[in-house]
Amino acid sequence: MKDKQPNAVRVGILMGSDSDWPVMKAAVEALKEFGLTAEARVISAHRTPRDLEQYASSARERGLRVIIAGAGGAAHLPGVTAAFTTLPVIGVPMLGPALAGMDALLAIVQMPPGVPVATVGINAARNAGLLAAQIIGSGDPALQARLDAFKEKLAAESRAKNRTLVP
Ligand code: RP5
Repeated sequence: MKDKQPNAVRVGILMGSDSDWPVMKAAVEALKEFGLTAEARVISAHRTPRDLEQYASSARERGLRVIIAGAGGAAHLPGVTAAFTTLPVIGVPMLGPALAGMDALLAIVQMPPGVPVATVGINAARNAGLLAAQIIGSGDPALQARLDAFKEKLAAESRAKNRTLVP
């Protein structure tokens, strides 16, 4: 029933701190380009773990289809989110001050067998939004058509770059 509501929130965007928002808002913007509505929350695997359990374990029944989780440093947020739901979880490693984002990247990508997290590049929140749209689009022909048009636009822009080269 919730799937029939056009403006229903389909994607949950989590981040470990409000300091992640300047990066994570790119996911919201990407989703908007495809008419998808997201909700955003600061929830931390370390500072508010009980809130995370509550959020992740109730996400599906609230109508969410995908969760995007961004965190930096000892970035457990995407993995712990995935522990509490079978919704697809996309992890966004945040570029931190100490280890150039490698700490978060490795923490997010190296999940144990059985608990997958789809990890995008460091600070690649836009790609996380696009991947969420593609996951939802796999069961939605109208959204799939918009994604196909987006791919065609990307290809046209790439071909156009040839015009700037020396012949
Ligand atoms: C992580 O620690 C957050 O995801 C953020 O990337 C990083 C720093 O958090 P703050 O010190 O800005 O709250 O948990």
